[in-house]
Amino acid sequence: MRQHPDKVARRALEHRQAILREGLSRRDLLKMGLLSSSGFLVLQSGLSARAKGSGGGVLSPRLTPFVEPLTIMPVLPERTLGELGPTPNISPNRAVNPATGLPFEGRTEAHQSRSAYPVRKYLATRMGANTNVRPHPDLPPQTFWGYNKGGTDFATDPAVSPGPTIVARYGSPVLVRRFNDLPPPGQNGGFGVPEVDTHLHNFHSATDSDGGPCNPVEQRFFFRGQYYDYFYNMQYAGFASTHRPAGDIREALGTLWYHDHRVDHTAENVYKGLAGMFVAFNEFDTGDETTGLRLPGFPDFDIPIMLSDKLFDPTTGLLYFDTFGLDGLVGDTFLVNGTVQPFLEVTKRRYRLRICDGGPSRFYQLFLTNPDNLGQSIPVWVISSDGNLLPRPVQATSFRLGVAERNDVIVDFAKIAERFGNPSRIWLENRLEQVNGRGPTGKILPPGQGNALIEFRLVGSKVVDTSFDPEPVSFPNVPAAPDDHVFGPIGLPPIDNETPRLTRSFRFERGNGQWQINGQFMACTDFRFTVQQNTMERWILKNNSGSWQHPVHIHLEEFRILRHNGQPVLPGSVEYGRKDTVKLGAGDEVELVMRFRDYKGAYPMHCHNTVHEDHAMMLLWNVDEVGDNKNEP
Ligand SMILES: [Cu+2]
Repeated sequence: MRQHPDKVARRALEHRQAILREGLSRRDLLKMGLLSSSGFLVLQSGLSARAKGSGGGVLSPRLTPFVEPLTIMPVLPERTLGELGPTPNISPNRAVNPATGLPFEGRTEAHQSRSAYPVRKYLATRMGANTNVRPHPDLPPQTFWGYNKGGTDFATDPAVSPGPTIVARYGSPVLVRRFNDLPPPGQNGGFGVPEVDTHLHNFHSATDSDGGPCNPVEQRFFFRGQYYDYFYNMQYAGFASTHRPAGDIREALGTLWYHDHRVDHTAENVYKGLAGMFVAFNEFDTGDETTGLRLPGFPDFDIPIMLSDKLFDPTTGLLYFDTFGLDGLVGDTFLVNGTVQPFLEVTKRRYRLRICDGGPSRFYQLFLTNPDNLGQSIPVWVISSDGNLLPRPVQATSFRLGVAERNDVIVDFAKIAERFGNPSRIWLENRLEQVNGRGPTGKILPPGQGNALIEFRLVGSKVVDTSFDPEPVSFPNVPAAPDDHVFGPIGLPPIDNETPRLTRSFRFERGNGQWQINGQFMACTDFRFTVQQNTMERWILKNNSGSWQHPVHIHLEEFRILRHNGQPVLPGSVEYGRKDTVKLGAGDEVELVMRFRDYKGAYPMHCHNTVHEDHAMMLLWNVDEVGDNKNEP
């Protein structure tokens, strides 16, 4: 393991670690005047720009790439009702557990739609610490937090990160019992709070199971020794309002992810490992490439991929989180499904890659690079955006993801072999320069000089492939039009048959060295505004924070972006579709419309740079029978 001789950075790190040992929080430091308004430790004033980087000057050990294979996360196995423990009822189990003095279940609300949609699939998982994680063979065994497959013994069923992939089908309601078996706060190794809440991003969930950050009345996160039953009715949005009783197939979601959402501590908890993928199939997007839309078959050729960038302490080789940075954390070590720069052997056929930016703060511009012929420009076909199939696939040589965004892409290794000189390896490469939590610089690095995330190793000769070929129907090979429906009957629900009830405007801005929406910090104690259920609203999101960038996520329903910086979003763009997160670039203004169906209660909107979110660029709004008319809430 090589070390970088950077004494200044080293000293900064030691200062931070000393403060961590003292048990001081960021709030304590702000009060004591030890944390500047820009979020830097005053102790470090005078450090070089490099040392002031996003990770407090940490430069991770250099690690040889492509040493280990890509981990394919296991599917979370179905459980019998009896295996779960106490029967999961619609009402929460608030009986007190004598062992903890707390209610057995952390949930305080009844499941909203469960009486109409009885559970057909039970799942269980336990959150815990895994002390034997090796993201790379040259890093020491170390602790990550993760989720197990629901077994009661971590020795035989360890918590892994990313957690097991949850596979669900529309029409088959799912209940997931999540146990908090994390270690006590004093055993967190410096960061991570063992109070958790799991958001299924961006499933159309009732408030009781959305996994939101907090609430003025109801309990959202839960404690060590408790469990929480999350209920997903697996119905399309509109099931209780516009499209009774099962919803509108055009609202189908495919690639989701789940992650911790503990208010004020989401960044460290997700960074420590509390995240996983969730795949939803339906009668058209079936997971079987011989049926329906014939997309590449799950799980052999349909692969969830979670990207995350990390810092490792250069001396100890242990995962490092900068508790004091408020700007965002940009790692210099790239993990894919929990492994540093893995390789994957692929056959010469089509694959569906479900790529998720797991954060905490990095944006990616992803390319396929032939490291042995850097001049080649290799296409992929983007078929979905944030889990929503696009009205027409988009052929692209690169695509950009902000934190929490997903793109499903088809990579055709048979065509790559035929057209690009039968390469033996292809990299998935991030070529977007980003040096701090501010956001990408905008510079696209030359091929081969970015971050190689996965090395695909092409093996064997071309194989029979009867899966759907997007190329002949892709934009720009075929012009795109508003009524495109390539994956019909899944397509875009109309938005011009409904008039927005009102327009609300939101400024995303800096304030007192932290992050605000319309001049206010996140508060768990109140709702900033109330939306009228079963209406549509127009929201204007304005980035008022100079060159800082914010991937903004809105819970509950998908939205449609009408204009980005005044320009209409047109067919052929990957933003011309349903979205749950939008990149608010430097100075950007986004106009979107969104519906609020089926559920009542509190949901958040927040920046998904999770460090910005924790400090405190988030707000809560409420859905009720009568809405208010606050235009700048
Ligand atoms: Cu932000």
